[in-house]
Amino acid sequence: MILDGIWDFAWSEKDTASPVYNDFSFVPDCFDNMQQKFNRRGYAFYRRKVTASGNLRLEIGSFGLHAKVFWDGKELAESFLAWSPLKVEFVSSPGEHELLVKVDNVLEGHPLFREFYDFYGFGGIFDHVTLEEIKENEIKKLVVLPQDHTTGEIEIVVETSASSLEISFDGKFFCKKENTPRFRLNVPDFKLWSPESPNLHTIKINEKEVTFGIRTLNWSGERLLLNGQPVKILGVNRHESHPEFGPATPESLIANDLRMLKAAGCNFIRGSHYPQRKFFFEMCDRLGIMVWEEPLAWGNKVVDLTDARFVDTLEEQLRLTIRNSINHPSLIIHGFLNECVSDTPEAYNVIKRYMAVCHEEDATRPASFATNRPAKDICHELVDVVSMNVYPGWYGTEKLEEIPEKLDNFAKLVSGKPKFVSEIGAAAICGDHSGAPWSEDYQAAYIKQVVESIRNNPEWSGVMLWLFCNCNTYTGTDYMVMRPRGFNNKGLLDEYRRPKMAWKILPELFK
Ligand code: ADA
Repeated sequence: MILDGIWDFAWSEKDTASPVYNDFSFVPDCFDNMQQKFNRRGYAFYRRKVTASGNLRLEIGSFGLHAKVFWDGKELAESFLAWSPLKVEFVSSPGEHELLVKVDNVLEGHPLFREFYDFYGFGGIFDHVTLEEIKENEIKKLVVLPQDHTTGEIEIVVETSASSLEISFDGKFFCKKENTPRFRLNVPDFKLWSPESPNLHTIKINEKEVTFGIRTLNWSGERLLLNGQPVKILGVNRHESHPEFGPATPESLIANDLRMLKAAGCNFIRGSHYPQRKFFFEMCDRLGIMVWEEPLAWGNKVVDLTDARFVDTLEEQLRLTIRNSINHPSLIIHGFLNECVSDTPEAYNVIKRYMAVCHEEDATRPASFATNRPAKDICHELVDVVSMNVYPGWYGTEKLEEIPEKLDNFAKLVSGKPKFVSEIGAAAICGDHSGAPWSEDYQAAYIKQVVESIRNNPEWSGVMLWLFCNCNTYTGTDYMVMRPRGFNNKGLLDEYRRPKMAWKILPELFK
C-alpha cells in the first residue's frame, strides 16, 4: 500500500506534545518549500489514517533531517540517517489506525548534519511512504553480486526461513534447490551491463524479484576497468534539489535530469553528498549512467572525527547505504567523508575504519573519499581509487591556460591507483556574458579547459564536474556571501534546469 497523498499537517518552531493540525500537505513533501517556511527551522507533524493489521513493514524512502514514527500514538522508530530510507517492522491490531511521522530540520544536536555544509538542510518526507504485510518465510534479503563478465557468473546471498528456493531468471524457471545462504550460478543467455549497453536481468527467488546487471570492476592497476576494459569517466556531481521541491523532487524531474545528462554524453554521476533515492538508481541502471554514492558528510574537522556519535552514526549510514544499493549495476564507487581533514591522524583512523566497512559490506566495488588537500593528504594509501576535489582558476589565482599544467601536477601526486578529479568547476550567474569570473563565458571556457586536459592526460581515469545544476545552500552563515541568492551557482544549468553556456558545449566535450 502506497501512502502518498494528502496528510494532515502541523508545524511548530518549538517541539510540542500538542501540535495544531491547521494545514495539510501532499506527501512526498519538503516542508521548507511551503509558504512561509523557507529559511526556518522547526518540527513538522504529518498525520493520516490507515486501515491495516498483522505483521507490517512501513518504509519512508527518504526524509530530512530527523524522523520519528508513531502508530496510534506509540513510538515505533526514530532515525537521524537523513536522506536514507527509514524502515520499521511492527505488529498491529485490526482496524483503523493513526500514523504520525514527525520530522524536523533542526540542526542543533543532529549527529551528522552541520550548519557549515554547502547544501541546504531541508526537512520533510522526501520519498514514498509504503506499508506492506510481512509474509511468513518471505525472502528478507536477496543480494546479487556479479563475479565474471566472461561466464555470467553471479554470487547470490539469500536470507529466508523457507526450506527451499525456486529460482527463475528473466521470467524463466531455472532451478529449485535447498535453502543455502550463499551460492553461485551462471546466468543463462546473459548480456553485459555497460553505459553503452545497459542490459538488465531479473532474478526471482520464491516470491522476491530483483533486477540486476552483469558487469565487473577491477581497480588493481592504474586504470579502473569495467568488464575488463579501461573506462574514462565523464560526469557531474548532482544534488537532489530543486527550489520548489527541495529533495522531494518528483520522479519525472529526476528522470528528465538523467535523460538530459545521458544525451549530453555524460556516463557518470557522483551523488553528492548523501544517499540517493531508489528511483534515481533504477533510472541510472536503465540509462547506463555509472554512480558514486556516499553517506551524509561534508568538510568534517577533527572535532567530528573524534566524536564517537558522529563516527558511529556515519558508519551506520555507510553500511545501510551500501546494503540498500548493492544490487544496482550502475553503482560503481562507494564514497564517504567528502573533504574531511585527511591530512590528520584522526582522519586516517576513521578513513581506515570506513574502508574496512566498505570492503566488508561489498568486495566487488572500489571505495574512496574525495580529498580537497591532495598534496598533503596522508590517506591516499588507504583508498582503492584516489579522488581529488580541486578548483584551480576558481579557488586560486591561476589563469585558464595554467589549468592543464596544474591538473597534470595533481595527477603526479599518486601512482599505482586509478585517479579521478571528483570535483572541479566555476560559478556562473545566468545572463552575465562579461567574460570575467562569475560569467557564463568564463565558466564555459573553464569547463572546456578542464575536460580537454583531463581527456588528454591518460593518468586520469575521469572527471566529475561540479555541478549538474545550481542548488540551494547557506542562508544564515558567513559563507553566504560567496553564494549569491543562497545558491551554489556552479551548476552547468541553473536551478530550474535552464542551460548556461557551459551546458551547451558539454555534448561536444564529452563526445
Ligand atoms: C567543495 C564541496 C562541494 C562544494 C564545492 C564548492 O569541493 O565538496 O560540496 O561546496 O566545494 O562549490 O565550493
